[in-house]
Amino acid sequence: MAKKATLTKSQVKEGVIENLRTAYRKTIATASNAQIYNAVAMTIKDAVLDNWITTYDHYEKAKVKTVYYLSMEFLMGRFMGNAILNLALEETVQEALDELGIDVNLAEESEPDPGLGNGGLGRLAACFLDSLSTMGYPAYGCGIRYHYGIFEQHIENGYQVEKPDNWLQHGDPWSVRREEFAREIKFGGRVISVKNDDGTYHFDLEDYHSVMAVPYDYPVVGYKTKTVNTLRLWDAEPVNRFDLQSFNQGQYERATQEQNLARNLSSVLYPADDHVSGKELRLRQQYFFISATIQRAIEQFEGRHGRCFDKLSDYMQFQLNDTHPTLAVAELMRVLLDVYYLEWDDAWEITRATCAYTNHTIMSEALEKWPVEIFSRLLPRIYMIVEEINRRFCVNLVEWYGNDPERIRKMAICADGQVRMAHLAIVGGHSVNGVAAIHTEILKDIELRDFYEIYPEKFNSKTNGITPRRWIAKCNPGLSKLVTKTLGKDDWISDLGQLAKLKPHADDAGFQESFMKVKHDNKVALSNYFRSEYGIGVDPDSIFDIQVKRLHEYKRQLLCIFHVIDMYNTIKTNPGMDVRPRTYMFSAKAAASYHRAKLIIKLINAVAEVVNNDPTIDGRLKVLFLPNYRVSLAEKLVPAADVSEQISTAGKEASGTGNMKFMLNGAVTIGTLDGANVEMLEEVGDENMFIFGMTAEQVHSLTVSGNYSPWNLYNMDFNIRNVLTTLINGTLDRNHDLFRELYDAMLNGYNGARPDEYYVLQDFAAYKKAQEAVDAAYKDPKRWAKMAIMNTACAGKFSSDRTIKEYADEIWKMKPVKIK
Ligand code: 26Q
Repeated sequence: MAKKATLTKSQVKEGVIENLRTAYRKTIATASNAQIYNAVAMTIKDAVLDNWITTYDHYEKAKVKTVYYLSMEFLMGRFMGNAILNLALEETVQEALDELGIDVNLAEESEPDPGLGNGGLGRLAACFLDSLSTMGYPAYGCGIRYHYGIFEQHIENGYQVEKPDNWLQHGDPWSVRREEFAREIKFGGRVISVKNDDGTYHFDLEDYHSVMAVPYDYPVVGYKTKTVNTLRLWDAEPVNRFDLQSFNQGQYERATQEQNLARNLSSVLYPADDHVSGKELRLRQQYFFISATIQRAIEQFEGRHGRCFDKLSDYMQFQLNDTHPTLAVAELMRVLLDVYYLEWDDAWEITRATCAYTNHTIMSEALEKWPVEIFSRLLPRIYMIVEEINRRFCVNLVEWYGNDPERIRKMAICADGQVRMAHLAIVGGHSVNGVAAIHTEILKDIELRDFYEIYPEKFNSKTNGITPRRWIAKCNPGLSKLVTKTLGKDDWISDLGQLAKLKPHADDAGFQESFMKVKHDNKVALSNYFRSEYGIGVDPDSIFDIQVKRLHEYKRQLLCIFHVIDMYNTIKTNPGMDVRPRTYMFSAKAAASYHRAKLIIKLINAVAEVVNNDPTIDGRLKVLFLPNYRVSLAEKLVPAADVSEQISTAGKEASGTGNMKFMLNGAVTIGTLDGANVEMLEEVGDENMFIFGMTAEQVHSLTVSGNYSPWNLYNMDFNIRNVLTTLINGTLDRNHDLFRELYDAMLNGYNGARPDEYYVLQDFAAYKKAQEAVDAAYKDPKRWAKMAIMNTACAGKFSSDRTIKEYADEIWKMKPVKIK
């Protein structure tokens, strides 16, 4: 239901002028772009404040059940455009800024894009927050206010170079600092026992060091509703800023130590999402935001309900975004035991009913484990609690299975000198979910099989989704208008299943033309952006074939670039070949320490250099590597894509969410039967998707058999041989053996790894065939238009509104709350 705008045009104009005056002593004529952006942002935030306050007054009065989405990452993207859309203020703001002579686009483009996440997991958290507010579920997102987000990627001489991302440099107009909720977080020290009045004991710490956690609250505005939830990001500050005494007493050394500790804690996001290195600072970050969140949540509960902690899980749920927040299990135990003196068994029952865990990865390198030596030194009381949880769990295992040391070693929470966070999350919560159907099946059958055997009732599947607000309404206004015009109303934006009503139009020539016109306009807009941003021209009539995501071997950017090399070789030997011109676009950040991923970036750039400058190619192939992939760049690429590349080795991509964004915007997917691709195929049908390659089962058996021999493919397949030879024959780099490592990794295995671990060569022929089918389909404009329309029409399932409703109904047992 559309709600009256909370701001009028003249209020916007006055607000902007007044904010420029008071914050910067400037006028529009003299203000910088950043200052103008800030002034507009502050004006919009002001308009949100009343509903934000009303929402919390209502939550407090009605004592509503609340979900806490705990995550080390929230990849929010820019706030302003999204807030304007959700407040239904687009026209008002546009007109107001027009009249002030301010370019809205320029103002929006001046907003930094906060990169407080690595990729899928962080962006999922942001989509979930949007859906929670839109549907009216009381919710907090809780995380860390990193001062530096994921690095800014520059490409120099074809190589990735990392630069710091100082997103707070020009201020932070969306946050409210809530000093009144600051809490002390304790590290290190020794555990002591303290006698209670009734003769029992509880535990405490002495000789610890500590930092203050100070929350910054960001509004999460629901789409056309009054609900405004909160993203609460904790920042670290030295205790002595709050407690001048310790400083005055002359403890200078300790004071500076704690200052440094605080500075480091919320300084920077760990830019790795592939493998886990047991860095102490990462564990500190985890405990920092978890302890602050749990302390505050329990206080809020006590304020509303007193000490009736047996009802805790009826009023709050903690959803753990992967294992990174798993310390919540132990911290909640600590607070219940040491602060409120509950008995172990009671505290344990409450904790298990309150926590729930989402698994996002199948890759065993990414499973979080902490050396006992680090864990017990940094968090001595928490370690004690984890040990006790483990001891009791192992006692249960012996009851269930008899004395089976091998099983206990495999399943224990603490074993081989390590604390296994996934095991703690499974044992310490009431729900374990995967993020797509196939992913959950793999967890149950293989990865977490032992746990599924003892706790089958905990396991469930929640297929990921994306918010239609940012990922079509905001990023693709042309398509949104067409959909609204065709369906008669715009309520599909918060009820995405309605897109199915486009299906009857898929064959309609007039609708096809309008749909493809929107796509073409978006391609022209993207080409213009490339020209102004990078000074490169691309042909908007070529096929826009896009692979954007983190750089990982399992995601197989190599497969795509090998195919480009193959096309290049083929055109070189058949210069008259008739293919539709294609523009391949890649964008991907590699973890700074992931050598192989960085080499693949260099390879893509080397191929681009050769292909784009070869006159025999004559525009039939173009390769772009777009630097610094981020949310705001995705918003420009997704609406302009014809072909979406989702080609991970089957069984490796838990879900994927980029795949859904492209589908929603009318791109056709070429992909493997992996992650959510499987469910996209169910929705759209195989006539509208190009599926190729091995299934997850085939990958698994081939791996287990040990029979994979890439040399056989090399010997039998001329194209593969030619591609591999191109890596080492000087075509791509004149003087060096730059890419020999990739050649060796494919054929022989490099540094002890299996050859071609991700089956790039095994799937190559099937991929090539699928790409030929893409080419043939594109040559038939009516067929292509129908496919594109069907992709949009069948994307309804992949709204994060659907996902969140499933979490609320099945895991959190929560109902939406209407704010009046
Ligand atoms: C852990 C410990 C130390 C340092 C870093 C990390 C770390 C950080 C981020 C480990 C993993 C991640 C991110 C994982 C991730 O993004 N997974 C993706 O989650 C998406 C949302 O569910 C899925 O769609 C993707 O398939 C999955 O790869």
